[in-house]
Amino acid sequence: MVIAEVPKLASAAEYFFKMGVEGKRFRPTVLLLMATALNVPMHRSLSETAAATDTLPAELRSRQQCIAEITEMIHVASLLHDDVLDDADTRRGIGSLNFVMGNKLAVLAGDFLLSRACVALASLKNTEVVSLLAQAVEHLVTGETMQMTTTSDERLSMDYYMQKTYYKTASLISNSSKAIAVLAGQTSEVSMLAYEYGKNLGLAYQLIDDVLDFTGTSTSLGKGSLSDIRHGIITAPILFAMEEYPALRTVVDQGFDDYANVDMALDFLGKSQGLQKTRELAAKHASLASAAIDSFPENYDEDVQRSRRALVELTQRVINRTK
Ligand code: GRG
Repeated sequence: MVIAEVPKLASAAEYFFKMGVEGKRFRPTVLLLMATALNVPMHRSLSETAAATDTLPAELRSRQQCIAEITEMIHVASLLHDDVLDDADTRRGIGSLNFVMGNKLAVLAGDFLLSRACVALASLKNTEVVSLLAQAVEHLVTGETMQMTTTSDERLSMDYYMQKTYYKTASLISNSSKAIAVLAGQTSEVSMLAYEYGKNLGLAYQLIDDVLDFTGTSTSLGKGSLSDIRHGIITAPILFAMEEYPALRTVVDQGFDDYANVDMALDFLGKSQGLQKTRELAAKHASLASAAIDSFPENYDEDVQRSRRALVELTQRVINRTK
């Protein structure tokens, strides 16, 4: 799906799909588990499934797999464009595409992946699914723009931060999870539960990412890459710390071009409950995600149950991860 005609574009578009630099593939993993968690098993009611979805089970599975592929292509396209905007030089432990092949090819490779994703999406001939994924792309762009253009009040607002986090991180996985349910012919209630799972898992994931930016793999402060704060991006730990120490606001307002301000913010963060409260908020979203799975219609098929257990377990992995 990502092979282009022109050699330069081909190597650019394939860059992050090569072995070793393919990333965690977290989104497609969740989506394939969601597909199994929601599908009526073949041997139980083949005719009912076919009637409900107008699709034979094997064909349904391959259409859902297509959603997983499309989602990963959209994700990688957004990473390529993000690295151009941030002028990043590394990604997934290697040179970022903009660094290796230049901004122009990186932008074009992102556009190419996005257009291949559109072609694949159109081939599914389901307008609701097209809308869901198109909405997710719009949200990625909106979230990135929100982050880039904050006023000083927005920068200090937890609501603004959560909205931006939904757009940048949670929308793609929530809307694509819902698309999996829609393709399976599930009711709007069940499709909404799939959406709620993705949304809360995505929010928990990003909240922990924001903690790890300060702590890295250890639990001690300052061991992370500190990339957000160095770029002037204010995340949940600092926002919570500011509630306890309003004086931190002055430091944040001054910005972080001066490294002494980063140190000062870290001092405030260290004596505050900021990291702990962020972890707690992540845990709350993880348990909401888990509750959505538990509300799926009862099903005793072994594969369905195993996939549901895996989705629940993932919520715990997301909040307990150290990298
Ligand atoms: C071209 C669709 C498109 C969007 C352009 C630049 C932009 C608008 C949006 C940026 C969106 C962005 C980079 C959000 C961050 C999402 C995120 C949590 C990335 C990290 O995901 P992981 O940890 O990474 O799953 P791997 O490398 O494992 O895939």
